[in-house]
Amino acid sequence: MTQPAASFRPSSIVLGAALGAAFFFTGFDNAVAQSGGGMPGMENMEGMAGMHHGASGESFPFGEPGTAGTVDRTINITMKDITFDPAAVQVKTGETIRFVVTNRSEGDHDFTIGDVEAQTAHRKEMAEMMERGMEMHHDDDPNAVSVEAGETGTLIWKFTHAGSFEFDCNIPGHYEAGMKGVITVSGTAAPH
Ligand SMILES: [Cu+2]
Repeated sequence: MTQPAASFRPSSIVLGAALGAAFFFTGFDNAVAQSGGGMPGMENMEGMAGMHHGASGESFPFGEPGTAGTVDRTINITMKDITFDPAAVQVKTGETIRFVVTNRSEGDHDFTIGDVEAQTAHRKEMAEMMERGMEMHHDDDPNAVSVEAGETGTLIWKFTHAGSFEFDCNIPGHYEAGMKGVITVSGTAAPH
């Protein structure tokens, strides 16, 4: 993981396709990350060149799925009505954060980490799912977690690039109503 950020920045079309593919193919990795556990032998795999967090090796301009064993700290976020509290968080490049997201509102929400391109693509995907009458849960997306009313969800994410990113609720209409937050990632990448 020593390539410059620019090499990870695909066009929005490619990113959209990648997210679409991720939606279908990363369920297992995500389930492992969210369970708080890990596959036996995962720790050893972490040290192998080219192996990152399971078989997928996914990474995005805004980071990559993290594993419970490498969490640096936890950030608690509360969903109230149509807002996130806090609405801004700061992390350092290289940090793995466990986001614990509690939904204290009456309706369902989601918590999606991404840059503007990924968030826009995700909103489009969610809107299409709604149009088709599909359930808008997307627990197979590695950068998103659905949180039903009264529930708590967890998302572990490693921030690999400095920059300003967003955490949004992409249930149709919610982002537009202001359900969004800012993640500021400071510093240069820590050595791996
Ligand atoms: Cu919402």
